[in-house]
Amino acid sequence: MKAETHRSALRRIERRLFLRGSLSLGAVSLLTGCNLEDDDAVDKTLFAMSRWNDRVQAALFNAERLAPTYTRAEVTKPFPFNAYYQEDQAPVVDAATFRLQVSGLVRETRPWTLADLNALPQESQITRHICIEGWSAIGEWSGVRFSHFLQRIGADTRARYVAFRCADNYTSTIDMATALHPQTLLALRFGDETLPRAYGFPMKLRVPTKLGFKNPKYIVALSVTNVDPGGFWERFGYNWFSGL
Ligand SMILES: Nc1nc2c(c(=O)[nH]1)N[C@H]1C(S)=C(S)[C@@H](COP(=O)(O)O)O[C@H]1N2
Ligand SMILES: [Mo]
Repeated sequence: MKAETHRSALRRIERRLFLRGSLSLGAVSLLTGCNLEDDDAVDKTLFAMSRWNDRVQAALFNAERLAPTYTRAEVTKPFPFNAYYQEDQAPVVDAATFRLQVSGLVRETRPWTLADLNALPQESQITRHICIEGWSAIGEWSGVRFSHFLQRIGADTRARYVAFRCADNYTSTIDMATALHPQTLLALRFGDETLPRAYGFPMKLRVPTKLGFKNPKYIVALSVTNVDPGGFWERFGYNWFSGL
């Protein structure tokens, strides 16, 4: 391996370990007997560890623990936009023809119009959004408590995950305990307005117990499933659980 490639591989691994907030490079080489020169072996080991770590974190998840809430005066203005592209590239979803697709381990796969979703009981919350890139912002989101929505579609809540697909092809998967957390919201509104295009129209899963990238915007489909805890950023090494 060329020195430059090696250095960037090491940087990547260090970043992963940092995101995982646990092990040092030295500990990895001791644990694995791997000399860290063999990129493939390191990658395989890290992915295996990450899965193990995700399971431990998921098991430790406290369903009762609430993320802090704030007052309207504390809302960040202007609230930042973030995505893997520039704001003018954000998807434009047509409200009239939009249908939320539901699939997997559910009783009711009927697609949902926005009117149907808006007719469900709505809740508001003011919470802090924390991005892994090093910024945070307080926002007010309103929408349907996600556990209520799961109940409405007859989701098998013994399933392990809920997977989301977005209009910009972003994907995210969350564990069922987090999906059922009382603060996890299928957000349709931001402040006093319909969720703006920048923040994920027509809907965003607002999960204050998880990092920003586990809060999918522009959701077009969701599935209750036992397989594939994948996700857009997770493919680049971000820790899957990434939550409290
Ligand atoms: N569909 C989609 N959802 C997404 C993203 C994205 O690129 N596409 N980026 C994530 C990341 S990393 C962050 S920090 C938040 C940003 O949300 P905001 O624009 O409302 O601040 O959206 C998350 N959800
Ligand atoms: Mo983010």
